Amino acid sequence: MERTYIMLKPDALKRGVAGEIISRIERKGYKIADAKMMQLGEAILKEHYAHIADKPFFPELVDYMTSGPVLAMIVEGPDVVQGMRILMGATKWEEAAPGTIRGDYANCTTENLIHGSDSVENAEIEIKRFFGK
Ligand code: IDP
Ligand code: MG
Repeated sequence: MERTYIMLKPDALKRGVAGEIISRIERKGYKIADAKMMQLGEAILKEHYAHIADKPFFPELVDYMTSGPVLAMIVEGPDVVQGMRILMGATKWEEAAPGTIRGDYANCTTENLIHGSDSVENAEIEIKRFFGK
């Protein structure tokens, strides 16, 4: 069974919509195989977001991602990597379609509630990074 790394970002927990988002994931037929609350630091974020660490918005992204705990999850299901990217919606708030998590909840690009791995290969790397397995 395919698996992916999903992370509910600090705004999802502060706004109290983590349960609603998890419901959407479960309603789609995916299984929460593991979950834990984590307080992230700059080092793991530099690793996780290495592909954008040189962007001007990166310091703001680190401030946001360290502003409170995240809920790290391993989610399983058929083609779950692609399926979760579709459920999440586009990165940019103005491109995230209504009906998607970001389209329904996010009104800016930085605070966009949820992370999901963008490939099967990266899913395994990220699960190892955050769960060590
Ligand atoms: P993704 O989360 O949809 O995979 P990435 O390009 O991997 O998007 O970017 C990681 C995170 O960095 C985004 O989810 C968002 O929080 C933030 N981010 C990406 N692009 C921008 C931007 O142009 N402005 C502000 N924040 C951004
Ligand atoms: Mg990404």
